[in-house]
Amino acid sequence: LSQKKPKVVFVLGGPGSGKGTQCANIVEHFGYTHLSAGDLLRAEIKSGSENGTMIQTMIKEGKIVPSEVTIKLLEKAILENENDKFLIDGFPRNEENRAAFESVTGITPEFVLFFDCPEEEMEKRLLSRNQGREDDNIDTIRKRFKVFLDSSLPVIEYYNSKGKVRKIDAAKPVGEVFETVKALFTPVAD
Ligand code: UP5
Ligand code: MG
Repeated sequence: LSQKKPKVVFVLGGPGSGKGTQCANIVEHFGYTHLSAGDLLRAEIKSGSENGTMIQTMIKEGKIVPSEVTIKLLEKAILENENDKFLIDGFPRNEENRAAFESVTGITPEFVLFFDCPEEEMEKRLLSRNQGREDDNIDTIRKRFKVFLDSSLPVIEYYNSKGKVRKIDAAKPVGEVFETVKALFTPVAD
């Protein structure tokens, strides 16, 4: 992977902040490949892998899956894809994820998108998503919010201290959020 030297943007934000929705728009306009860590983990459950039951239990509890599992899935997805630009959505979720990813892959992100959204708005979105996700129930949603505040916000603070965070008001309608996102990906003429 160190030979491939892909460009990576981390897409972070609370549960239901709109990471997946905005990544789909970025892919369409800017030619990135979207890798959702949560989607990769859910695919791993479906595939009947030996880690499947463990992953399923962690997701149901809103807990963070051990980083070696997630990092292996991300590395494989990057290597299998010809593209050299990736949006990594929903990862890293804690300091250990972040440090392990950087040391295992040698990759540091170009920048970090942070979708900032009030909990009440995220809760409303998740409860009305209706896509059959096992973690979209009020009990698990509350656990996911707590893990986000306790474990994931420190990662955003870390990258903020490196000047890499682009914070976006994610409480606005999808199209308005994307207008802000677009500006961050559009190269400025010099
Ligand atoms: N919606 C989106 N944008 C909207 C807007 N601007 N206005 C109104 N509605 C909007 O959006 C959620 C819903 O809101 C959708 O119905 C959408 O139409 C609407 P979405 O784009 O799906 O939001 P997203 O931020 O992607 O929400 P998601 O639920 O996917 O975020 P999570 O971070 O909770 O979920 P993820 O899949 O990343 O992780 C799930 C679990 O996997 C974690 O809790 C954890 O247990 C595990 N996990 C790990 O352990 N490690 C990892 O590295 C990653 C995941
Ligand atoms: Mg998502």
